[in-house]
Amino acid sequence: YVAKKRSLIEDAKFEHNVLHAKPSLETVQDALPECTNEKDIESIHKLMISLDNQMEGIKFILERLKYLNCTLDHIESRPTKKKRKSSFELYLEIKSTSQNLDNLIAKLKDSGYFSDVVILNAELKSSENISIPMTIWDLDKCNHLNIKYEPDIDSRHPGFSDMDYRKRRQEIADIAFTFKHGDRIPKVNYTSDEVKTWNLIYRELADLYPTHACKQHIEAMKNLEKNGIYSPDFIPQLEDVSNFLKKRSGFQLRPVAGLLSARDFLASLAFRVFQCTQYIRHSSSPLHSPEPDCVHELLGHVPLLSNPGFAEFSQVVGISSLGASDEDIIKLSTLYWFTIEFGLCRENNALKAYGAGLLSAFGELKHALSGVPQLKEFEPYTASVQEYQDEDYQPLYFIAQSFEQVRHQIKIFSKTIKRPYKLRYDPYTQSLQIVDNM
Ligand code: HBI
Ligand code: NLE
Ligand code: FE
Repeated sequence: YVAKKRSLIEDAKFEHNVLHAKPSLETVQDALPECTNEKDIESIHKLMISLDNQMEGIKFILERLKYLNCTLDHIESRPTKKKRKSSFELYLEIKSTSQNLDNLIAKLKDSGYFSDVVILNAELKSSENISIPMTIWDLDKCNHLNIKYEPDIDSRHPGFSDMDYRKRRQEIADIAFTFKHGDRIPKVNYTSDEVKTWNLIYRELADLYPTHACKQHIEAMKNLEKNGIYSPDFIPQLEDVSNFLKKRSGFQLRPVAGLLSARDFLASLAFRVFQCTQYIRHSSSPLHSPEPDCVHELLGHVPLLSNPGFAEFSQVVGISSLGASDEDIIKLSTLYWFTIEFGLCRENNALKAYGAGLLSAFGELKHALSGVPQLKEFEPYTASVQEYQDEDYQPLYFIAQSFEQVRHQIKIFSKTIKRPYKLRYDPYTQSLQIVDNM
């Protein structure tokens, strides 16, 4: 009975309340930067407005739109169904900056003509006018590869002169290019040479983990092995790993053809999607690869992504990247580099690795804890502007007090990132919603 009496617009509010009631959202919500507007961006806003006097109301709206330089793209009106508090509903699509929109909404609310003004949706653009994914399906459009270190173009790549390797890479890349969210990830029939490379790296790393890896990584590897997902004897199929992750932390994998742009890579984390390469490094360089490969993703990243706390942290980094300027994307990816990729942490007075780039490269893992490289205490403002190279072992690592500490520091840091809107993630629809000031 109560539900029947709610208007369409109140339904929308009701949904907001439901969202507020879910405790799991609070933590993600905490990390979201407030709306700020240094470079204001024009975008499409969808409004639903309830009113009694249609003629006066429309006239008022049109005057305000003109005054604020907003463009009206679409307008529809309909009589409200019986027994509602106002007689008409208007649906508007307008193009404006978010500052002008705020101004418009305030004026509409103050006017007294309208019993309700609701922003239904908006198409988000970053300050560089790049579309921002708003749902997990939008990730199908986020596949901008950084062309670097590829065997076809880089003569330093160990596979450059190996035509068979280059052909194999192309075959596997095609899986990623045709993949759409919701598809099963196609299996790759790995060759015995590929499995041999995997086996060698796996055994070398397994010897080092007890003394070099953080306890969360060791724990997660045990679980993966216990469940038959990981073994030195075969290269795990991404579909199986993805299903395992979904159960553990709600993360999932999608195949990617190579090094993805930082913007697209980080955006996918916002939806708990990890972009995962499916090919394996060239057999001539098992110790270290400058580019990501399935060894790096599966042995470096996946174990920690199965840890719920770490998964949440990764999503926070992802959400704070949405709509950020190019400059802030660079800062965030630098932070990502010195934490998720190459972070060290303290554990009972010992130093351990939690960074995926270390946990997947036995050459660099030994180097990182050998006492040779420079070590600094982790602090996000310093780490986010620290220069680095991505070709060889790092000369400098940052030490975190703990995962929890890094997570907390990065949440605070992410609030300093300027974005056009405040966003809220809805795990039920796997989409982001723009939070207005209702
Ligand atoms: N692309 N495929 C892929 N895998 C990664 O691990 C990866 C990436 N692009 C960027 C990136 N990692 C990070 O180092 C940051 O630049 C975000
Ligand atoms: N150097 C890492 C490895 O060899 O596994 C890959 C790093 C990717 C950023
Ligand atoms: Fe990585």
